[in-house]
Amino acid sequence: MKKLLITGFEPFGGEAINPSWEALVRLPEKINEYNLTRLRLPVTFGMAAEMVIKTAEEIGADVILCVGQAGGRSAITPELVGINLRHATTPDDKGYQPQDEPIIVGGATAYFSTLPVRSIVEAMRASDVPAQVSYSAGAYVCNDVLYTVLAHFQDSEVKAGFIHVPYSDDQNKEPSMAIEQIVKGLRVAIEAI
Ligand code: PCA
Repeated sequence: MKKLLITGFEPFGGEAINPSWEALVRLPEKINEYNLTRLRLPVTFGMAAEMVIKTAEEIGADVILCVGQAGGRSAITPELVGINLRHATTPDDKGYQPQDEPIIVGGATAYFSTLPVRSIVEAMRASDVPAQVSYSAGAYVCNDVLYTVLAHFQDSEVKAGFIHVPYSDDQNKEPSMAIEQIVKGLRVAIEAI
C-alpha cells in the first residue's frame, strides 16, 4: 500500500465548521492503493505548512493532498499553482496579517502542483461532481501550505497538491455543496491520482 497524507483545516472566519475537515473524517481508511493518514491544521501561516511537512516525512508519504474551504466557490477546485506570496485581509489564528510578503525570501515565484490536476477535474465531472481547475489558491494560509510544501518536496518523489472545496450546506452560506458530494469528489480525486 502507498501512503497518502490528507489534511483539512480548523474552522476560521467565524464559521463553526470547516468542510475540508468534515469531508476528511467521512473518507474511508483506504482508497485504491492508498492508505490515508488524516491531519487537521490550524489556520496559521508557516506552522500549518510545517506540520504537513513534518507528518509527511514521519509517515513516509507518497502523496500529500491538502484540502481547504474556499467560500464563494460553487465547484470543487483543484489548485494548479502555489505562489510565493502572503497577503491577508483578515488575520490568521495567531493574529498575523501579512501584507504582500514573500513566503520564502528569494524563493521561486511559483510552483505547479505535482498532482494530475486536469485528470482529477475530469474524473470528478465524470462522476457528476461539479469541478473546475483553479489557477489561484489565493494568498492566505491555503496558498501558504501549497507553496511551502511544493517547495520542500520539489526534488523528491513525493507528489503534492491542494483542493479547495465550497461551503457545505449546513453552513447556511451560498453557494454551497452537500458534504456527501464533497466527500465523493475527494474520493474520486484520490482514485484519479
Ligand atoms: N481556507 C483558507 C485557509 C483555511 C481554509 O480552509 C484559505 O483558502 O486560505
